[in-house]
Amino acid sequence: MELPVIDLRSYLEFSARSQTETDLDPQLVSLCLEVSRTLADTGALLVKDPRCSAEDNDRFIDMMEKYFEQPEEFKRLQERPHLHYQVGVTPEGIEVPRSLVDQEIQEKLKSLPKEYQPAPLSGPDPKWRYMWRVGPRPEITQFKELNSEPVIPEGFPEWKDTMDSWGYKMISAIETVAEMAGIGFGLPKDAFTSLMKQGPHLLAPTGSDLKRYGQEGTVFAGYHYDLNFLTIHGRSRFPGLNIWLRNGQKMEVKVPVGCLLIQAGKQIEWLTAGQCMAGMHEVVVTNRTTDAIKRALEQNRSLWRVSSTLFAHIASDAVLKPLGHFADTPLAGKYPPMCAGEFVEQELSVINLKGKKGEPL
Ligand SMILES: O=C(O)CCC(=O)C(=O)O
Ligand SMILES: [Fe+2]
Repeated sequence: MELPVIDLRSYLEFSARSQTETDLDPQLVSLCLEVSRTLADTGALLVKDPRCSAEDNDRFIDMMEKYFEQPEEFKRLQERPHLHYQVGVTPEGIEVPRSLVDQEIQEKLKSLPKEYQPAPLSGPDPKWRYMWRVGPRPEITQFKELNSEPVIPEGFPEWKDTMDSWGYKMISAIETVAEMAGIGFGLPKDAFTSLMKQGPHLLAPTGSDLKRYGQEGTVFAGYHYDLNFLTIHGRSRFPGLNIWLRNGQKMEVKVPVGCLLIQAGKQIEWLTAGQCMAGMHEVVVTNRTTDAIKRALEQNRSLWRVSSTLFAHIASDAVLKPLGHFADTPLAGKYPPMCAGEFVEQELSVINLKGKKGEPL
């Protein structure tokens, strides 16, 4: 099975002309249905957005490769462990894959057939990450954000521009998908996007050193789900992402050039009472990754695998609860109302990126 590629152009043209979903023609309605159905069945979606070009993605990856190639002592200057790594760099060996610490996930895993089992894990992920906050934040909030300034490494004058411009583009793409998914799930078109306003969105590229960790089977990101609403990635220069479909089948993702990959996070699962479950995934060195390593070596290109990941969130003060007709479904009780900010704090403490519950950020 291949994931379909949804071209956002026709929907964007419609939005530029009209504000109300009642004006949607049947073709666009069926495109929205394909968005919601694919997200629900696979936890993922490939899209093409004319506002996000392959060149934009390249400019971002080029800069991040240059950054991750810097010596460890340099990168450590951007580390903010006292801020629980929520800005700046997270070195390798810090983030713990959810499946290593979550009993419920471990139980579920045992029920998967052998060929769909995730790669075995021994400890924290060997990937680095950079966290860069994107977009406006609320002035009044119950969840006081870090007052710290964004971290900009020295010697990268293009940093802020490159991060912000890629970040805003990715958020625009997510907002469009979120509107289409809203319509497809039978909700008002702004059901999700109105909750995303002033959310703590994070551009959070990962960096994995394939020179050191290029052996087949190495796990860069152990089996997990994303705790946010929707995640979006540009195409990585090195493949390796596996996703699990709703039916438990494991699938290797191939992102075509110029396309973006979207994944369902835990917050959309909450809002849809499990109609759209958070997509489980892992990043592992496969034979396709080692082929890409050989090509990169021949062409003298960087051996850092950079992901252009952006985590889009529901605003911290908004309440996560099953929306509209999802409130009346049998599983709604599994998703009690809770502030998104509180939910995020709980989840972060599990994967080692925050102090224990209740400890201030
Ligand atoms: O490195 C990647 O491609 C994605 C990693 C990932 O799943 C994550 O950052 O949550
Ligand atoms: Fe992830």
